[in-house]
Amino acid sequence: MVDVGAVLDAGGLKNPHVREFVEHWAAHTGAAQLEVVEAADDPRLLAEALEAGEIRPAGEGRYYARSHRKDTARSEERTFVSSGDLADKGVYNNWRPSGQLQALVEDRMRGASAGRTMYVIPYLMAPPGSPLERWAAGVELTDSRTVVLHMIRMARVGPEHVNNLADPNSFVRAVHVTGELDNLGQGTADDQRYFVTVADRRTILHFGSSYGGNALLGKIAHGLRQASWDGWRSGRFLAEQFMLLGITDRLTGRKYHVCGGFPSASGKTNLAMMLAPDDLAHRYHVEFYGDDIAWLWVDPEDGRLRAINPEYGVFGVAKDTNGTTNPTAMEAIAPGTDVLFTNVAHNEFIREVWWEGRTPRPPADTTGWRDWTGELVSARPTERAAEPWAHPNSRFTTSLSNVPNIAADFSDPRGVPIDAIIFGGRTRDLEPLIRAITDMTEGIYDGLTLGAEATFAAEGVEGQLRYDPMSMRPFMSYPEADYAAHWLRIIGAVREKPIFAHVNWFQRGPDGRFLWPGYRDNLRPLLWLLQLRDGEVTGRQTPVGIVPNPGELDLTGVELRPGDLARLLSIDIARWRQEMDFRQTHLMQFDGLPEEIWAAHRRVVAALDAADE
Ligand code: OXD
Ligand code: MN
Repeated sequence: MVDVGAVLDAGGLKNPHVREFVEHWAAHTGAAQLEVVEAADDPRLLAEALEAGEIRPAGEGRYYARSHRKDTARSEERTFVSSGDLADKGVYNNWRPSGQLQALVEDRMRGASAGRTMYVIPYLMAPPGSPLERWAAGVELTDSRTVVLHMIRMARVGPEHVNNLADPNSFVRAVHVTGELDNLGQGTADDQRYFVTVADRRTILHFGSSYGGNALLGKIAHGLRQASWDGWRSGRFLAEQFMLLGITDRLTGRKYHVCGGFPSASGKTNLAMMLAPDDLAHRYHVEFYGDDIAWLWVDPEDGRLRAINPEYGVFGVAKDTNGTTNPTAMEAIAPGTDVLFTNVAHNEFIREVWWEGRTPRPPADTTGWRDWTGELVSARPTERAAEPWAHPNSRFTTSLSNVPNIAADFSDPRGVPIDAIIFGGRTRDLEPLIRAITDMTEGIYDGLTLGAEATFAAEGVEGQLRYDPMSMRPFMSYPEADYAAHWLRIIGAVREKPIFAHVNWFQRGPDGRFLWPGYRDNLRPLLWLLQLRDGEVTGRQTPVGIVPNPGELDLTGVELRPGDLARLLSIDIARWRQEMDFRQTHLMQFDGLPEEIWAAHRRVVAALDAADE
């Protein structure tokens, strides 16, 4: 039996509610040892994990882990939100009555950590001192040391974050038990995995994985699902899957902040971490705040919308990350950063890693290279020779402070004022490069109808988007109609409203070629948006928003083919009319959607009806 009290004393955990929580779960899971973690434990934990073979060296200050083959991504089907009230059931939140699911998952966790160490990770999903701090504290219990290493990179970790809470009982209780990954029936009718957020009890119970959002409970389970619930219930804030960046205009001295949501594979991380294009770098400086989550609230003093990134690190998709697509990410995972790679390819002799898109071709000399499953690439049978070396969802985990253009004030508890909120899904047509929306309700409506092309043909109808409201579809914790009403309330209370915009970096020409260079050049439409907000340009009003007049975009140094710019900024009225029918069907799923949202929808329909084709 572990002497829990003695371990908690030694670990400096004083909060009596936290102690009680740990005692309960240590007994329930049957852990053989207990350890309280703080960020300063990282070097020791790395050494232990290396010794145990859980991670491997990947160059100076770089580490590599391989997950179980059946455990490589978040599972949306096995993720549930539960509460005691049927009224909390939404379309996307996979709601279940809490009594039912809690018993099931607790049963799976009983005795499941026997023989293992339970790590106690007190954490904070906010800069200390933030006005949202009372919703940011949590304690994750996990039986995986690799998860601890991730949490130390992704959240602020240490007992000080929970010892002195204004309400000592206000922390999120998060329990992670890995389970026997060989025998969980992953993806079958008998799937034993349960990833449950008991939202009305601020309790997160995840069983059956040690990967990503299934296991790092501060990030998605707390930072998005629980936090969006808390923001709604308290009426105080929004928690969104948004990137957050800053743009300084050196000429005027003004600094702007832009946040926004992008469905997966729509370029969010690259945008969040971008630098100004060379031709504009003398004037504009882009700073990084966050690539995945923003919490937004209205400052009662000046009435402005403010945002923080509650995270402390980046858990980025490795695929296609390279010096062109994301040079700042490449620096953030360079030697000496203590980055942790997962499921990329690894070479234990030269201590290197590789993933698809890192270089145009894989290393020519395959000696020592193993793919993400651990198989030697050189030993693969010919029929599998072309398979990727890295898993498509392979990741790098690195602290924010490793990002070279991290904003100096990224840890400012007051957050930053938001000037613009953007949405962008990957679409080959329909969406222009940028369309600005000045009406708040139409902006929120646009976020609710955000979509991207389905990634697999089987998922959808040609030309029909997979809707992903505000890019929160997998993280939605409460009913969509309430979510829309909460957005209207929060943004409605903002005195100096942000401008909204929809962007699309992925338009293609009839020959299939991308029309816009993307990456660093994506700053150009954002600059136009901020100028529009400041009244320096007018743009051209269309039924679906304002698009730039061709001369208004600063295209110094960009080479576009004749006709491409016009195409990038055009609105295909017939295609948009068809889209409005799809949107209507999408929105009709959400019972009780606020009338303002329907009114915004009807306004766009009417504007399209009135437009010439
Ligand atoms: C995600 C992530 O799954 O950020 O969205 O990891
Ligand atoms: Mn994400």
